[in-house]
Amino acid sequence: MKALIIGAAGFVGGYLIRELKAAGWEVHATCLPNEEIKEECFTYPLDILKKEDISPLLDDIKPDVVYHLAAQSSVSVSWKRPQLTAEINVVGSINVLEAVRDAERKDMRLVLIGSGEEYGYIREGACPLSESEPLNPGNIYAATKACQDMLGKIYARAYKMDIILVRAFNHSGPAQSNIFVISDFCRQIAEIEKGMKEPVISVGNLSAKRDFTDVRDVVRAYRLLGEKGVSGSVYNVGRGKAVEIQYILDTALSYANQPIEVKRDPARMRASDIPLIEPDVSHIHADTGWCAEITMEQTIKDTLDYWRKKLMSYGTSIGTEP
Ligand code: A2R
Repeated sequence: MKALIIGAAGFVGGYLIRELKAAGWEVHATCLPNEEIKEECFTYPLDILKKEDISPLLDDIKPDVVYHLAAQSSVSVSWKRPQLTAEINVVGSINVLEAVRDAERKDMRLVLIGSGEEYGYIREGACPLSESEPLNPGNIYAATKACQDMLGKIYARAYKMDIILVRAFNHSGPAQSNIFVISDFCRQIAEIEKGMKEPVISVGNLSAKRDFTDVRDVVRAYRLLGEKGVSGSVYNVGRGKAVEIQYILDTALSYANQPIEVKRDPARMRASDIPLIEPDVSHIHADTGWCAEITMEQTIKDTLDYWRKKLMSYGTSIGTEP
């Protein structure tokens, strides 16, 4: 089987390359011209805003499955740069959809990666969220992903294309940006252990319950959906068991090699934090047999170790930032 991953230089891309290769796939991957893909595979520069560059690549590679990961994936950037976010996540996705539609190979499967954020302001009692729950996005990033979702359904129906829609909930693991909570806590702890920061960890709302899956489980879900997902279907990808952010903090702190004080930072509190977000993951389980296997404790341990190693090469004085 041959895969083309579009947008493979980000957090998930490297893990997906590794997962597919380990399962025997031939992997081709694209990144922006100024980016680099560290995993070994066939690589190509590609900006999805240049539609004319996507089609020749598809006709050259003729993949069985195209994974579309390329995105402006930050919620906070989406508030600051809404036009850019819509351009990449909506116009860019249309370019990918159009290129797949025009491709010489007509039985290509397209896996569109969306987000659990699409459900947004959920009604009380809606959890666990099934894929039929109405989408009610609460931020611009989520709105663009909901739009991609709708476009995917329209193309699948109108042009009989083989499209799988994924709504991925929070995922985490080594090498994730520290704008995400597990990585943020682990990096702060690693900085404290190294003497780069006072022994105080800044935290936001600890009572919200969220569903976290290890990125290595997430990419296994993506591979299985490429192999076994039912064409035209939507799949939640998540653990299906939300935990309080407090639990993540306590677990991360239990691995620290010194006592650390916890300080609530008003800047990290989100006014509209929804108390519980938890997906129903029975659909993906029924169609592919997938369920999350890596424990949250393991993800936290591995992420902390990643930051410890990463910070090894940096200075030790307080305030030194890599
Ligand atoms: O924004 P950058 O410079 O980090 O580049 C991102 C890249 N990208 C593009 N690729 C091609 N053409 C574009 N016009 C374009 N704009 C941005 O897509 C980045 O290298 C990649 C997306 O990777 P991450 O932002 O690290 O996302 P992650 O965590 O790998 O998630 C994969 C997918 C995304 O669609 C998320 O929205 C979804 O899973 O959760």
